[in-house]
Amino acid sequence: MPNLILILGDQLTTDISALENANRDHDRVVMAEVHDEASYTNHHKKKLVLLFSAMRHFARRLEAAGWRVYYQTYHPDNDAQSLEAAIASQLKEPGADRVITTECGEWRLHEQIEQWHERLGVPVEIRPDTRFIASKQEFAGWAEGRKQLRMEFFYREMRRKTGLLMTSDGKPEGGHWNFDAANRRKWSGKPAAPAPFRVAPDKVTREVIELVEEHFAGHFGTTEDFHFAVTPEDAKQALDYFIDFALPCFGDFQDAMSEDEDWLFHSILSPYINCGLLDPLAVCEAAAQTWYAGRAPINAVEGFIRQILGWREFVRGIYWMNMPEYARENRLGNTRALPWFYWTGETKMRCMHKAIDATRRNAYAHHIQRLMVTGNFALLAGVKPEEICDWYLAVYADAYDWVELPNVLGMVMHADGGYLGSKPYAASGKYIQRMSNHCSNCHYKVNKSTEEDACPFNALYWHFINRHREDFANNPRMGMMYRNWDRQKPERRQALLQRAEDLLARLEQL
Ligand code: FAD
Ligand code: DLZ
Repeated sequence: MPNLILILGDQLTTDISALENANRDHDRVVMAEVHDEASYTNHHKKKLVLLFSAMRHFARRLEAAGWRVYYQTYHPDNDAQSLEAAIASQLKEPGADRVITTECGEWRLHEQIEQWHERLGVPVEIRPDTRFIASKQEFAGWAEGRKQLRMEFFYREMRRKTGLLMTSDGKPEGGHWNFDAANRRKWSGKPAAPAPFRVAPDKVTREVIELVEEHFAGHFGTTEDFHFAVTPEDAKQALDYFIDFALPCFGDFQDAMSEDEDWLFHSILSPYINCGLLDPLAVCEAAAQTWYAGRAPINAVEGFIRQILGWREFVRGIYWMNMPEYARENRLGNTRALPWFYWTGETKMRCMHKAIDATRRNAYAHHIQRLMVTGNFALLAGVKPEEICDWYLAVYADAYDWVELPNVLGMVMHADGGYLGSKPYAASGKYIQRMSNHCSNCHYKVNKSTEEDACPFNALYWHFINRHREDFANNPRMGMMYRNWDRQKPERRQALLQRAEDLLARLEQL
């Protein structure tokens, strides 16, 4: 029975399960650039360029390998504006009476595809996405019966399962599971951070850039200086480059931020891992080999592997176990709108300006900028989870609901009541001062709290602590914050709360 094999824009690998046992002579691969996927959020222009160009390169590769491929390039007047419409039109062609696809990464589309067999009147086989190290069922099995889900314990299971950084007698290499205590150094400019790996846009990418400029002009960000890889070979070179030039310092400066460097020692591999150009397990294995070869220290290699084997797999498991209800959680009862400066970067808060401006230029900000700057501010200001989630889904080249939502709604906004993280990552300006050089260039003064030019993070932090006493006072990891708050003189507490109220009343002007 000939099949239509649908491959989505974030499934760009010949190892995708939809292609298993396929017949190149009879089956037809369908790939489509469609309005509905390109417009369900205000995708950064660079994300659109990355995906459309990588999709086009992948389709060509399949054709060159003898596959029959139907590929729809984007045009606003295309008949097929959705993936369903693209499949429906291909089913009208003779020679296919069944659809095969690999499960997609977002609940939104998953719900639609689940109904296709009824709506299209043909069998639709949805195969598991075997690119992940833990299947959805495996994660659910691990989670079952546990009062609290903690990444660290899941990560250890994944280390055991894969044997990554494990000794032959089942112990963690280096004697510990986790070397994070060594990973909190501030970066003062030395050693020099490597420039990001760059690929010059080829003809296909240049055409896509023109297309995006023409049809997605109103989307966030810029296509200028597009330098992402769009093929697996170039993505592999990006991995090699990271291993050679950044991995040795990844651990030490993992939490650092800088005025002068957008990327520091991060890998910038998430856009490739998430769309299929790189395999997550292969990336971890390459990092582990670097340690065995004595080319990077254990704190760097273990820390890096934990992000992929631990966090990435963990958030995906949480997402699929809890959707669709998870997306509606708002346990802290936030009601505030997202300030407009998240879209423009026009704010006098230097750290916020720098993180948002890098995001606008690069479709990238590293983890600590996302968590402790733009995320922390939204948490302290009490922004509605759905608004801040929409922002994160739009602005990063690596953003897909399955990974963005748990990170934002769970890790940053604590809107799931602590299901994903045991305590909120709320922090005052002191944290940003400790980990960056932003504060010395800021309009606001980090060592002030209540004055007109005081760092807004300071009073907002105490306002957050005060207004969520019922939520957190009994949390053992938050007890010290409440003792510190209660120890302050009543006049001081009043002044801090008043300053925070003033800030909250004019957030847009900050
Ligand atoms: P590195 O710092 O080099 O880390 C290596 C790899 O580990 C990353 O490429 C990524 O695959 C993985 N990783 C690290 N942290 C996480 C994490 N918390 N969750 C899942 N994977 C992780 N990551 C996304 O891929 N897509 C998102 O939409 C996304 N949204 C985020 C939103 C917020 C508020 C926060 C706090 C984090 C988010 N992350 C997201 C996780 C993380 O910030 C990015 O994966 C990372 O910054 C990507 O840059 P990098 O490749 O240089 O990562
Ligand atoms: C993100 C994205 C975009 C922008 N465009 C397309 C597209 O035109 N065609 C397609 O097949 N996939 C696209 N994608 C990726 C899908 O949105 C992605 O597969 C789902 O969000 C599930 O992760």
